[in-house]
Amino acid sequence: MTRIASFTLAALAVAALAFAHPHFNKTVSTTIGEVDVSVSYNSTDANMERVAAVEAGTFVSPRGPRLNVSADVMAGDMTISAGEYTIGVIKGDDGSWTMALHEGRIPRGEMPDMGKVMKLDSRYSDQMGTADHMLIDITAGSGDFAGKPVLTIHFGNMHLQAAIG
Ligand SMILES: [Cu+2]
Repeated sequence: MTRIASFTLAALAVAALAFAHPHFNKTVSTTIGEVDVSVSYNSTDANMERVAAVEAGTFVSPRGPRLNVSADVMAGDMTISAGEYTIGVIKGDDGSWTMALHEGRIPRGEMPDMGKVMKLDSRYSDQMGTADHMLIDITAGSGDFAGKPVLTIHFGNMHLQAAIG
């Protein structure tokens, strides 16, 4: 290999490192009342081109974040039964978003079964800053959910809170 060729390869390798982001498999777990609640997800890129292409009414779930609850837990005036769910969002006709849960996992390559999707009592904002990589948390709510525990998703400029517990 000539010196110039190896220099070019080294420069390419450096460029690739500069553009690759580390993505993490994360778990957030806590207890709400007597119920163990945990979320597992991948801190994937907030790809806003994909977001723009989503059709209203479809359930989308970047890398299939999972929610596990050890017992039935209230979510606003609904109940999330003990079990495992896939966390996702549904785009509204007005461009806002609603957080939703799909029972169990969605098998790879399969479409979500809308009969297994439950919309959560959630609030959407595009005024909460930007998360370049998806962030999901269980934390204290704000606005309508002030003083209550919420499940949050921050993805690009999309910020959703859903009542839980
Ligand atoms: Cu990234």
